[in-house]
Amino acid sequence: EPKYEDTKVVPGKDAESIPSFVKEDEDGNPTEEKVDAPEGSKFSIPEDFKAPEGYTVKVDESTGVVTVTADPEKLNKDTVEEFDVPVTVEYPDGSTDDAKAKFELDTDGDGTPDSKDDDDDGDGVLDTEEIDKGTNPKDKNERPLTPIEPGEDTTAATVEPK
Ligand SMILES: [Ca+2]
Ligand SMILES: [Ca+2]
Ligand SMILES: [Ca+2]
Repeated sequence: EPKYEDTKVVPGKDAESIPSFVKEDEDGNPTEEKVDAPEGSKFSIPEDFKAPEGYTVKVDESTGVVTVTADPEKLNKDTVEEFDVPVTVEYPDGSTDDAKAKFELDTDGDGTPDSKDDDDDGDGVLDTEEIDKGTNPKDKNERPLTPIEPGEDTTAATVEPK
């Protein structure tokens, strides 16, 4: 029985998920016993799987390691923050198994995935405020600015003479 751990994706870096295998009992239920994949097993991602916008997904045919990369240039408020990569394992005897590798985006790399982070890019401005003001919540170089209006006098205070 193949199994992948949840893996965090930090933009611009390869995130790798390595499969592990546990033995099945006679009824086909997974046990606690860890085993190696039978030699000659082949791993693949079904052809109908499409990586979400901004991500590159690949699997190593012989080791089963799934690698996900997020392109920092393509991240924005609409970016998918977590998804499963389906993997099919074909054993030397022709039988197959399916597994899923879950990946979670962590834009600022602080260990808290975007789905649970109030400030995805760690620029000090909350996601809600960035979305409200139209700046990118997944780009730390983009923050709302305080507007200065050229040609307009600014009244600091008004005092009534007595
Ligand atoms: Ca984070
Ligand atoms: Ca932010
Ligand atoms: Ca930002």
